Amino acid sequence: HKTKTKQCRLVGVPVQDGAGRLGCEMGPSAYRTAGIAKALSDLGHSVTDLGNVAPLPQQPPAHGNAALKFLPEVAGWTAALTQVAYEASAGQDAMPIFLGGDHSLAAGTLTGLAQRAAGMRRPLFVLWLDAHPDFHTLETTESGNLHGVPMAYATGLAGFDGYFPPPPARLDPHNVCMMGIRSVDPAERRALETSGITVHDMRKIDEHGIVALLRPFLERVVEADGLLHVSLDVDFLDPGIAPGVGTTVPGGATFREAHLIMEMLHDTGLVSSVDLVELNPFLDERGRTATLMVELLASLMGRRVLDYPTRSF
Ligand code: HAR
Ligand code: MN
Ligand code: MN
Ligand code: MN
Repeated sequence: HKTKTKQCRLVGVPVQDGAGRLGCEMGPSAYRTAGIAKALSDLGHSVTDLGNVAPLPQQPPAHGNAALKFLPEVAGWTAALTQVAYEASAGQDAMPIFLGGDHSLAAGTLTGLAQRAAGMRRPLFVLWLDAHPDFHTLETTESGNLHGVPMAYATGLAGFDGYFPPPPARLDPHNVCMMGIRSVDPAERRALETSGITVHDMRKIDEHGIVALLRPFLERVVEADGLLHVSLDVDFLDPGIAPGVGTTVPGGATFREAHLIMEMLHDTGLVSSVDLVELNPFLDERGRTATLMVELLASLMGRRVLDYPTRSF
């Protein structure tokens, strides 16, 4: 077995304005300290660190939802990241890896990657690994924390016009699969019901296991020769193994479930970009969460315990 060599491009995204607390700004540094570049180059990949992104100035008008926090700032990150995600995904075997930063960064990465996929005439699929669907609109969010809205923005729910940058392309909700979901607000639940998004909550994982849920989605990606983006939120994992996050939710994915997902993803050969989001190094314990996220990425990028033959889908 031989892993296909990818052009890994590390993109630091030190955004924390979308989270309800400080600390995610240190995420990119923690991943670099945890040895993310070496973990990838040890697997034979080419690795370029593009440094950190800076937000663009944006001046949206005041919004009727007074709870919204840092709307101009998050709009500014989104404007910058749409462009960066489009550029960093150019070329054969491109593999941008976005080092968050809170999950508001996905507003930019998903739309920039959707633009790239449209230009390549390939469908973009997204595996969303998170305790939360992040499916609020600017109207429905009650916390006002904008890490709770990126999936709604990227899939084209109403109400972002004039406040967030106009997206260059949209993500088809039918091509989104969410796993690990276990904290959903009422407005999100209603919006998800009619969205077309596939939602596998923790109960489904408990009842059916990872393989039975993930394989049908991956088969669709393979059949469509899609591009596959993986958005991995630290809080997908159980807080017992991943304490370095501001929004811990009990009952998360185990070490073994998470690694199995990464290994199955690698087997498809179709993962073309990754977000690593919500790491808060200020809340971590001696770097263990940063290190675990790097190890999961390594499994996704071809690290294996034994030399199994690649499973064909
Ligand atoms: N739904 C809640 C809110 O909107 C919690 C959102 C938390 N999101 C993240 N990323 N931590 O998934 O406030
Ligand atoms: Mn999230
Ligand atoms: Mn989350
Ligand atoms: Mn569709």
